[in-house]
Amino acid sequence: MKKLLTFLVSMICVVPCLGQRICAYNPIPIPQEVTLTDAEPFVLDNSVSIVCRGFNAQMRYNADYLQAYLKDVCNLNLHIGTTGSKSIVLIRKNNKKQSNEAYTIKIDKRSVVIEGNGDAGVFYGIQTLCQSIASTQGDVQNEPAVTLPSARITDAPRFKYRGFMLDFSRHFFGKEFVMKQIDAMAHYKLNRLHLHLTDAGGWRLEMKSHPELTQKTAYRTQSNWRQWWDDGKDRQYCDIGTPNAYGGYFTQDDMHEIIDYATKHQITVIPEIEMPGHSEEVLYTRPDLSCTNNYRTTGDFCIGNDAVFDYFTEILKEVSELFPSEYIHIGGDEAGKQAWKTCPKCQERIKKEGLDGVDGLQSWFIHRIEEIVNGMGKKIIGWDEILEGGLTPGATVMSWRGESGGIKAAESGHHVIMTPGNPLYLDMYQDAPPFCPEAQGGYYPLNVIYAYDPIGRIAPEAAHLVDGLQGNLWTERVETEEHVEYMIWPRLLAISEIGWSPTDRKDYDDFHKRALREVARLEADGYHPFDLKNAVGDRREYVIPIKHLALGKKVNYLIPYNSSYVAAGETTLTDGLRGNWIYGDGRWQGFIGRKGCVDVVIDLEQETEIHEVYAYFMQMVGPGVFYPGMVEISISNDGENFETIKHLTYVTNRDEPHGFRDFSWAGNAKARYVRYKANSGATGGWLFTDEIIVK
Ligand code: TNX
Repeated sequence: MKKLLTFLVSMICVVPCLGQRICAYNPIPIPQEVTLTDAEPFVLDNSVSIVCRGFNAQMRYNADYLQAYLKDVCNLNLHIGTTGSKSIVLIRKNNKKQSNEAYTIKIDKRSVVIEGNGDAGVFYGIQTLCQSIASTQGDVQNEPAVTLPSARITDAPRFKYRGFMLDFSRHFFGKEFVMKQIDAMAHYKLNRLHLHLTDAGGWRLEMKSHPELTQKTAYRTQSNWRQWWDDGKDRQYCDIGTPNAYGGYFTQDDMHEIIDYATKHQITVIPEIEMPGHSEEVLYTRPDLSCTNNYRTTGDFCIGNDAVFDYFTEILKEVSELFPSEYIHIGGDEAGKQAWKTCPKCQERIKKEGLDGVDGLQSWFIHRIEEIVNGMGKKIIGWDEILEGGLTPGATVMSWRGESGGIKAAESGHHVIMTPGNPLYLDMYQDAPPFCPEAQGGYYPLNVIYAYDPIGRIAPEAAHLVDGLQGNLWTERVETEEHVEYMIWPRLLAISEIGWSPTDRKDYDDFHKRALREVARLEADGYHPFDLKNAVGDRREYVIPIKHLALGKKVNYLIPYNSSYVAAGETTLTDGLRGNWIYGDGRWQGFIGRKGCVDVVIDLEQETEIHEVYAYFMQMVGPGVFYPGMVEISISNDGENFETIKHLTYVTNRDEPHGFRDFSWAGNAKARYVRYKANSGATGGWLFTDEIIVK
C-alpha cells in the first residue's frame, strides 16, 4: 500500500498536466549517476530564464548556446538574465582536483542548476540537459513545455581524450562540413578532432612558408582515389586553377575559423603532418628531399639529408603557431624504408650516428623531430611505429596496429591513445558487406565497437596512462560528405560512450535504443547516418551452428593452413561454427600457395553413408580473396586410395566484390574418409573456408 501511495504521489508530481512532455535523463553518453528525487518537478516553459553566475566569454557562449538550442530544437523562448523566479542557472566552479569537464545538475521545482567545473563542465551539463529535453516525445510545436522530474545528475568523463580522426588527404572535405561534425561531436561530448591533413592524396593546409604545397598538390587529376593511386604513371597532381582538377585545401583563415568554432565547443583540433613516410605529395614539390628524386618510387623523406630538418622546422613552426593544441601529430606510420637501404646519404647517417639499420634511422628521425617540436613548446603524438627504437618520455603513442603498441607504450611510461584498427577503424564495414558501399576489409558493427574497452588488457598500474580512444576514418574509399557521415554516425556514438561513461553504466541493449533515437535526430538535423534500425546484422550461418556427419571429426591437413589465418586451428573445419561476413573473424581459415591451397582429409571414423559434401568459400576482391578455381572431392575407405566423386572448375568474376558460394557434391556414396581439395584459379590469391560439411 505504501508503495502504491508513493507511486501515485510521484505520478502526480511528475505528470502535472496531461499532454505535457516528460524528460528522461538518458543521453549519449550516459551520465555517471542520475538520482531521481520525490520532489516536485521543474516545468520548463517560456517563463524560465537562463541565469549565469561567473560571466566570461565562454559562459556567455554557453548561455547563448542553450538559449538557441531550446529555441531551435524545442520551440522554447527563454531569455538570458541575471535573476528569475524560475531559472536554469549556469555556475562555473574551478576545482583543480577534478576534471574540468565534470558537472552536476540539480533539478527541483524552482530551478535547474548546472554547475560545471570549468567552462567545459558547464558546456557538457548543457549538452546533457539539451539532449534529454530533445528526446522527449510529443508535439513540440503546440506543446513546447517540458516537465523535468526532480533529480540530481553527477557526471565526469572516464577518459580525457575522446577523439575522431578524419583523413582529408585522400579526399578533401571543406570547412562547413567540419563545423557540422563539430556540432554533433560536441553534443556527444567528443573532445578531440584529429585532422589528417597531409598524405599522398594531397596537402590540405595553406603554408605561408611553402605555398607550393597547396598550389601544386591540393588538386589531382581524378576524384576516385584508388583509380588515381593505382594508375601509377598517370598519378598526377594538378596546379591550382587547372580546369576540372579535383581537390581543395584549408586556407589559414579557414583553419582559424575551425579552431575557434571547435574551441567554443570544447574540442581541441590536433593537426597531423605526416613524416617520414606517406609524403609523396611533398616530394613531388621537393624532389631534392627524397632519396630517389622521384615521388613515385618512394614516399619517404631522405633522412640523410640535413635540408629535411630545415624544411620541417619551417613547416612545424607555422603549424605550431596556427594550432593552439598542446600536441602536434607527426604521423610516423608505414615508412617504406626501402630507398634508405641503398641511399648513400641515409647509409652515411646510419654509420655516423651508429644506428641499427633503417629501423634505427626512423627512430633517430622521430627523436630529432620531437626535439624540434618540443623546442616550439609542443609535444608530439605519433602512430605506434614511433615506439620502435625507443621513445622520449613526453611523446604520446596512438596505437593503431592492434593494441600491443599501446600496451607496450603505457607499460613503459608513455601516454597512449587507443585506436586499434580492430574495432575502431571507421573505414571498415559496419553492416553486412553485400548491403554496404565498399569499405576496408574489417566488419565492426556498433555492438562490437561498443564492447571495446581501452584499458581491457593493460596492467592496472599503467592504466592511468591511457588518455582515451579515437575513431579513425581513412577515406581511400570515402569520397562524399554523405558517405563520411554514413561511416561515422552512429559509430562515434559508441566511441563517445566508451570514452565518457563508467563501465558499470554500459549496457548495449539500452545504448542501442538510445542510438536509434539519436540516429533519427541526426537525420532530422540533416546528417546522413547509417540506417541502424534496418541493419542486417551478422551472417545467419555465423549465428547458427551447423550439425553434420563430420562434426568434431579429425581433419588431416595435407597442405597446412596459413599461419596468419589459423582460425581455431585443426578443429576449424569440423567444429560446426561458420564465419561471419569477413575473413579475419577467427572462424574463416586462410590458405594461400602456388602449388595448391586447401587439401584436407576428414576421417569419419567408420564407413558412413553420405549424400552431400560442401564447403563455403568467401570472395573479397579488394584484399585478394577469391573463390576457388578448382575443387575436387574424393572418398576412400582405407585413407589411401581415393575415388574422385566431383571435379569442378570455376572462373572468378572480379565484378563480384564480396560474396559467398558453396562448392559441393550431392549423390549417394559410402565412405570413411572424405578428401576436399581446392586451388585458386588463374587469379591466384587467398582462399578462405569455414567448415567442410558432410551430410
Ligand atoms: C593504414 S592507420 C594507414 C592509413 C590507411 C589505412 C587504411 C595508419 C597510421 N596508416 O594510411 O589509410 O591503413 O585502413
